[in-house]
Amino acid sequence: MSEPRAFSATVSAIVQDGTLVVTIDNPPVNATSADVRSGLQQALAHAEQNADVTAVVLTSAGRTFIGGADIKEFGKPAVEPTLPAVIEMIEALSKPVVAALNGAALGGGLEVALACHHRIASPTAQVGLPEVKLGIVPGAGGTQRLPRLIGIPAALDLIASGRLVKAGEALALGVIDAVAEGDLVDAAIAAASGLVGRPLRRTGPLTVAAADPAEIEKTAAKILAKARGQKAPAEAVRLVTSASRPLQDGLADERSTFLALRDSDEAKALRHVFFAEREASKVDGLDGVKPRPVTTIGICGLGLMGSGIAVAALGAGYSVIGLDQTEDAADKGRERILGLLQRNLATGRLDQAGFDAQASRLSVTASDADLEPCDLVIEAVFDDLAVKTNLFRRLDAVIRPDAILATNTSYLNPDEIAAATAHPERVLGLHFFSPAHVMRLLEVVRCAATAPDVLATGLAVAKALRKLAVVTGVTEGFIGNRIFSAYRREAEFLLEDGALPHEIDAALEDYGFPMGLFAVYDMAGLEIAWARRKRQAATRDPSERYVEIADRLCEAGRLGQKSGRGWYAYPDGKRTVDPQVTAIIEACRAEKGIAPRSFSVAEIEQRLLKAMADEGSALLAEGIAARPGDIDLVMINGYGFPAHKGGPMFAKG
Ligand code: 3H9
Repeated sequence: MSEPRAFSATVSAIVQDGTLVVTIDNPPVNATSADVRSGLQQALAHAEQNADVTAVVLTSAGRTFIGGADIKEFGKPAVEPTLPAVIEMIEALSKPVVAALNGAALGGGLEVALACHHRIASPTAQVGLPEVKLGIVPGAGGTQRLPRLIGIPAALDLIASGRLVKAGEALALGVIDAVAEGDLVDAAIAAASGLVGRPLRRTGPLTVAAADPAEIEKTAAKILAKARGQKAPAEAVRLVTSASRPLQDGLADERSTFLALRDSDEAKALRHVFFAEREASKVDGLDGVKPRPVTTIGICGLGLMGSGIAVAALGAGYSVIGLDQTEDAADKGRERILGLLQRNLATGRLDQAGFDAQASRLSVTASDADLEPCDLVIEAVFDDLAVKTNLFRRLDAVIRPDAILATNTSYLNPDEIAAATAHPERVLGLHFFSPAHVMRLLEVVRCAATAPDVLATGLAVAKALRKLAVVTGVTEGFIGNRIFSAYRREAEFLLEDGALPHEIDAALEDYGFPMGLFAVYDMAGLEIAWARRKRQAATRDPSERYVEIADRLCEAGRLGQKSGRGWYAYPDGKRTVDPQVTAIIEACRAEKGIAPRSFSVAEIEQRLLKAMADEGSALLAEGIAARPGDIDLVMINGYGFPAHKGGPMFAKG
């Protein structure tokens, strides 16, 4: 083995048995930054010119092969060589180049691998072209080379969804050629040596396999229906479905499409979301704070929310002890949880062994004392202060002094719940969104007395549950529901001022929400919010503008889709504009002497966006939210705000 030789600050190589083993070391994710591209270019030139080198293996240091192009370079002046130029050099090299995928090969990382003459991966590696999630398309040959390797339908699926594929599936699809049994680099060197002197299988010149046009059309239609106005998926479909044209034409089209999309508002918004997600885990005051160990989680209240939390916790490998008021309720909770696991089994998300393992880690009880082994107890009982404080006092008596108590309250003040316990420093809020095993967002509530290691534990558990945790201070409704209230209030002002529910909903859908606000109300049911408004009526400031339309609907028995009518009518289950609702709205306007006016789609969007952003600014000023990006993440992941608009704080500019 030769001495290591540096081709740039991030690319070095050794020669082993005539093979130049090139290693990229560009933490954190070995992105193809300018220095990596230049190092690769030098290494490839060296391999081509040096007779002692018979083959090349390309691999990386750390857990990632290549995480993609360096997103932080986007928007900055271009630096030569470009990634496509390096990739062209790889494919054209006269000596075999083998990619040894030591970890994730994503975006530009997979494009590098696709140009190699053979791909071998460690069993834990993953591959994917996730560019559409950043509002762009692959820009270094992915849309042209992947279909040449695996056919148009499979390439369409991977590129338009951006999903990551594990080594086993990648092998089955033909994205990679082998999974290494033992040492990856040794296996790659052996593969490279075996290719010396033989015709090389270059991906670019391969012919795209013929595919059933009907199948392609069906897959493409599905992708476009899901895209909700985003440009990148449609462009990805266009590029992949036309991959049978000459390679150079396809590559040129791909490159110009990539460059145009990279500079689009959509891509800027999605990059903001990407970095906001990474920022969100950086929390003030937690540097060097170690989370407490958690292996067993108690869950109090095994209704819909508690069961969802239990499924998330079991899936993350925790043992779960569920508590409910009676043996019967506890057994029903167990059935509900097992039912959700069964569903995962049926859909293939869980295999039988996984199901058995998760089920064996679940126990239920009606006795507080059984929660004694828990490291963390999460309550998901009825959202009532007396019920929750009473429960926490009881738990204080049975759990260990170092165990943590979390409340899942949506609207109550967790400081008041904490104050009722003997150790408020071990209390925090974990506000899950329903269904808790599906929704990615978790608001982690830092209460006045929460100890730093308790907060750190909440964040560590959230990460293990694969949730996106956003830390919030204490305020009514935390970040999400407080902004949602402001948005809802503004929507009701719009109703009173002249817009109709279906017009507001259409504007929201046009903006990119999956569903309009009033349609969502109808789906969720109107009675819980009605009950809350009735409770608040006595303390409401009479000088504040209050819109009575929703109360009138409820009084008329219009409680939402379940009751057959709400903001809309549902003849045969189909959502329809109802003249009776229009009449109620008109009557309310007339009572207040409001002369209705019409609103354009843009006006509706602007007013609602401003209401959200203004409330977000207030949350920042009050120190409830740490960063505008945190607010954006909450609204995108909990309330349907379109990610490609970046969230209300980003969108307001
Ligand atoms: C592309 O490739 C375009 C090409 O088709 C065409 C080119 C011509 N660049 O996520 P983590 C940072 S587009 C720069 O917490 P993990 C990240 O900000 C790209 N920085 O780690 C964070 O920084 P900090 C297509 C990046 O282990 C740190 O790395 N590729 C990039 O949980 C750790 O990140 C993708 O879309 C990047 N590409 O997950 C993949 N990626 O520490 C995007 C990450 O300062 N990346 N950083 O906060 C990922 O999905 C995950 O980061 C990965 C690691 C799975 C790789």
